[in-house]
Amino acid sequence: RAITSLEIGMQAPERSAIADAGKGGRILLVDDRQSSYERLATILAAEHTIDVEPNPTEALFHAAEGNYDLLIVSLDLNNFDGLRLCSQARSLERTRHVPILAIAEAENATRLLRGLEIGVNDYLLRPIDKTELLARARTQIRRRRYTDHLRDNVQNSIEMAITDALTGLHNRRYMESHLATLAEQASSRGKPLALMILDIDYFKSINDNYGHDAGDDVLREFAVRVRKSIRGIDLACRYGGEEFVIVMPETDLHVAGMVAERLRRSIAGEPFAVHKGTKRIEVTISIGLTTLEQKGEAVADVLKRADTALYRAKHDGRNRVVS
Ligand code: GH3
Ligand code: MG
Ligand code: MG
Ligand code: MG
Repeated sequence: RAITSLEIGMQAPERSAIADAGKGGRILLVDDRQSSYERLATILAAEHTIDVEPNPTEALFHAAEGNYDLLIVSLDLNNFDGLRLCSQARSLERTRHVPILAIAEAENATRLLRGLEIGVNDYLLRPIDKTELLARARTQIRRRRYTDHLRDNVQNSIEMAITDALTGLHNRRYMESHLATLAEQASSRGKPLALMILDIDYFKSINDNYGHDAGDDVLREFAVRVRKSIRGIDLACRYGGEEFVIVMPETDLHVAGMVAERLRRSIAGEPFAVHKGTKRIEVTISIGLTTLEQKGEAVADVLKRADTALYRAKHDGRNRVVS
């Protein structure tokens, strides 16, 4: 009986859990000898969903479209080079990460070596042993699922690291790392860049009067309205508790002023629903607005200027835009 290296030294219950983790996959079998593929498909169908494609050109198309967990490719195809199919599958974005199990006659061992060099993950020699075929298929499917899981986790971690959990906007760290890049791009392309700091007026009294949860509702709804008023290339982030920054590439002071004013009105003009819509609160914001003044200006100076403008907006009575 064939055993995979992972199974050696494990107790029976662990062994079956590992086996189960590689079952129920979607497999595409590329083989053009009927007696061969009928037998292989029958064996594999006990544990997986299996599609057979005798035509290698069609197979590549199916592999890219079909969301398979494993490709099993015969290297002894009558009318096509199975190795070429493997190498094409490796170069296509949609199939790059799909494991490939190659099948060949024992006398085709050199072709198998080439296959391993171009990214075939494992192989089986004919005549194929039933237990070994199932074990190797499971191993590849299990590994594929595990690496997909890791990739998702990495993706999630990256997203969490750059996102503010309450509002879903970018966080301050992300903004600070990208602002410098956006400023450099603006400088080198000779384009304007606008930046505004937005601060909710008397937010502390919203918390004091309606509770911290109501304050959180306001922050979330505020983020929704911010997203509606900006373009895809604009960068919006939660800069601090109730302070936000919007960076607008290719935007001059005049246009940014109109955006800021529209946003200010969208906040003041429509009360915020809190406590699951049972209560509505009037909210206003103050905005300090500025633009990149000269090529290569330090972003810290741009932020400072926006902050000074915000301070004046507060001092002059709040619910206004100052640049
Ligand atoms: P001003 O008009 O001068 O900006 O007054 P303000 O009350 O908005 O400013 P202040 O900086 O005094 O208060 C901000 C408050 O925001 C204080 C803090 O408790 C609250 N806050 C910060 N983060 C959060 C949060 O995540 N949720 C809630 N509900 N409140 C927060
Ligand atoms: Mg304040
Ligand atoms: Mg405030
Ligand atoms: Mg503040």
